[in-house]
Amino acid sequence: MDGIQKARELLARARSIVALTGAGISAESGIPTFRGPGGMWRQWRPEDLATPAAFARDPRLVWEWYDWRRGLIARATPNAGHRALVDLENGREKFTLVTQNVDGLHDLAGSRNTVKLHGDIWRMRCTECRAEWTDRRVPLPELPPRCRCGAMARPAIVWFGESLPDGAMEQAEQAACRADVLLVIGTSAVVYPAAGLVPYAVESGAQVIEINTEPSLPGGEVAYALKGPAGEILPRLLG
Ligand code: BV8
Ligand code: ZN
Repeated sequence: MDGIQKARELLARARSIVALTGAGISAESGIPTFRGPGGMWRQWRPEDLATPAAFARDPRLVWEWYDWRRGLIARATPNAGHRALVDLENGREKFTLVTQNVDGLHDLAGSRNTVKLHGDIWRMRCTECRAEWTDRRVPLPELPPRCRCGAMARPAIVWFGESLPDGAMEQAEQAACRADVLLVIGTSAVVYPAAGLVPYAVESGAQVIEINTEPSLPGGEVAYALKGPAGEILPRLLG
């Protein structure tokens, strides 16, 4: 019996399921991952731009990167992987989706019980008065965009060196410590504290199923490593 069949049986017995997703689940929607091909923008890596220092040094450059990504994401649609997670959520009482992604494709697909660890590319926050709002215009009429109070706006996204939104990690950990199965989908699991959810769930008794074109979690943590694109594996695993 292949890994998918055994993983299906594990899921059939599970009462509570958590899914942790990363950029890989949006790859088949045409959005480049961070550390794979296409993750670069001009000569920059995400780690060079997704930081408060980069924004302080050159807010216009950082906003050009986000405006470019917003344009890409605006043209993207959820894929079969996103939709398979919605079907899973609809069929289960206890399901929590924890995502590192900021592209909003899980929302668009119809996921409801979602914890966004790193924010939302469609949300903006004022650098002065802390107001926060949604702005879906692509491209943005002026860079950097401004708040109603006149001050410069920033993306409401968690940059490197910044703490996660209040309560997000706690919410994710609460779900993970009760999970029978943790699905780890399309993430290199190198960014913390998000990646810490995996050992945390394992220590709490969860079994891990990894879905990745290049499975990367340590063997000891994973019950089943399903190698392949999420858009192909998830419908077979969850359907
Ligand atoms: C913080 C928003 C402290 C930006 C992002 C230990 C503990 C705590 C912190 C740290 C720590 N060690 C290091 C740190 C610092 C840092 C960190 O983790 N650095 C890493 C690089 C070592 N962490 C932080 O700075 C965090 N903040 O800790 O604050 C603090 C505490 C209190 C008070 C003040 C401060 C904040 C981290 C958040 C950074 N922001 N994103 C933006 O998007 O613009 S992270 C960024 O990486 C994205 O959000 C992304 O989601 C995330 C993870 O990347 P992945 O999603 O995994 O994507 P990647 O490209 O890496 O991998 C894609 C995978 O998909 C691959 O495995 C590939 O094989 C696979 N794949 C490809 N195609 C497919 C596929 N799989 C399936 N199907 C396919 N078709
Ligand atoms: Zn303001």
